[in-house]
Amino acid sequence: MKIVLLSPQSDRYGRDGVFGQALRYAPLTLSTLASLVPPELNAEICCIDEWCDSFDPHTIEADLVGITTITPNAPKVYRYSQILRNRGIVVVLGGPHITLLPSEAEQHASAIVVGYAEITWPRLLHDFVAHKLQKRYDLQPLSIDGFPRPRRDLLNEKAYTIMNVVQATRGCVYRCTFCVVPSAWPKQLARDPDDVAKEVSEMKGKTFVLIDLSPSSDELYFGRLCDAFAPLKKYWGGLATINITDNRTLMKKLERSGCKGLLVGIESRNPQTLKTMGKTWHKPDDYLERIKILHDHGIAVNGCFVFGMDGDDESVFDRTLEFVMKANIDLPRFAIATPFPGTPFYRMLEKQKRLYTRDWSFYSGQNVVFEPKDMTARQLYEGVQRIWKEAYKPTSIFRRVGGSLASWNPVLLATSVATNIAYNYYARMYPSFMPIPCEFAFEKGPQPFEIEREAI
Ligand code: B12
Ligand code: SF4
Repeated sequence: MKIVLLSPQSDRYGRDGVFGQALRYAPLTLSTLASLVPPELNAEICCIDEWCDSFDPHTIEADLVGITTITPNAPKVYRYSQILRNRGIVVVLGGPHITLLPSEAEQHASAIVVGYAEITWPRLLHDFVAHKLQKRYDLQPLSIDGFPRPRRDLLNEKAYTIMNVVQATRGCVYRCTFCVVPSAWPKQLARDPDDVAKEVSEMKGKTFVLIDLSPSSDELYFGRLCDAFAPLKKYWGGLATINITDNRTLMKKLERSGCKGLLVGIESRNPQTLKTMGKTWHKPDDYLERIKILHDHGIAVNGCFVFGMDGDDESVFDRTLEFVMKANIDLPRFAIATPFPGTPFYRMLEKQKRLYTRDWSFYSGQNVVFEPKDMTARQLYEGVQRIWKEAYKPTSIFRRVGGSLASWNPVLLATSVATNIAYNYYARMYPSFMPIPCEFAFEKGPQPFEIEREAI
């Protein structure tokens, strides 16, 4: 039996840009699914990440194709699925978008897997072999401990800057209204920290990425994880919520663990916007101090901001830029608020009839897909382009990186300069990555449609 596991490239987010090759780390989805294929099936497994591998649904040979689906890729996934099923190949869909909108997905697949697949995917494969494939599988694992290591050996190693990617936790305890995580995966699951550290110790090289979205939300667990990383004497980057700086003991453990960079969702400095987001635990007045604490511990900050939620008017761009420069954010990133289906934010906009389109390929974080309240769609789209350009012009890079205490470490300084140069290219090319700046937004106005309510 031949199984092909596919992660498709989205229609509108090209692989020609800097992120096509330069800054990619190997995602865990395909390698995890490959590791869960029961050995007794003796299956030949092929992983295809369309960011770096070619894929033609008209010629690919397989008995079963499993496709991972995030929202902006969904239209393409459904097209691929149609072509493959027309050729008699069984297509199984899974991933965040399928979990958020299972009844839409069911129409485009031989079978779907809702939620985490640790229990259901092996069961589905046994059913397939026994000619008993069901249409939908959604039994959630109660733990993510004790599963085989991801099959990283099946990925195209040369295509990624970093192969050492590991996951310790899934889900998040917070409930931000725009985020898919609480809607798709409401329960937080965590692996044994010692086993995570063992997995890292088995990896070649001195660096790794921890892709967990919110590992620090359970401070006790995160402290144990940092303690387990410390003796490995490796360097790592990951994600954390900004309130991690409240806990000085944890900050010390974090520093000792080898953490050198964190992606932090700062999102906004506007209290009204933070309220719309459900991030009332963010205290914008403390942001400067918190970023300084991270820098003082030798941690570079990849600060993410979201624009266009209710409460954001046109002045938000200048105010955010001023803050980014003052805080010396090592690597700022700017996104347009995106109401992913299944989230409270989506439901609010749907109820208020403010959605422009349900062409999911526009739902990438770089397009305006709903009518903003306190500025026009064009102001939002152009404001985000402008802030990318301003924050990444050479003088801004020099000021930010030069002013960050994290840059005192020569390796971090080199990494920071290199990534800033890559983002400078991205900022300059931004409009060409989005050749159609959501024509719906600027010309048609909100669209009169209702989406079927999903039972989530
Ligand atoms: C690594 C990562 C990336 C990487 C690689 C993405 C990729 N396509 O492979 C990079 C940095 C490139 C990236 C980019 C983007 N990402 Co991203 N990314 C992640 C992240 C942090 C981890 C993914 C991962 O490796 N998880 C570990 C594996 C083991 O878990 P998993 O993927 O969920 O898979 C499990 C189940 O879902 C299921 N499953 C998944 N697929 C399938 C398929 C089959 C057949 C089956 C049976 C089961 C199954 O089984 C697995 C085991 O249980 C997730 C957040 C998260 N924690 O999931 C966001 C996430 C997937 N990304 C997201 C987004 C929005 C994006 C971007 C659009 C962001 C942007 N504006 O640029 C781009 C789109 C890029 C693209 N076109 O692919 C969203 C998706 C939202 C949605 N509604 O779909 C997420 C959920 C983050 C979030 N909080 O919003 N991303
Ligand atoms: S945005 Fe971050 S903190 Fe909020 S729910 Fe999502 S993962 Fe958790």
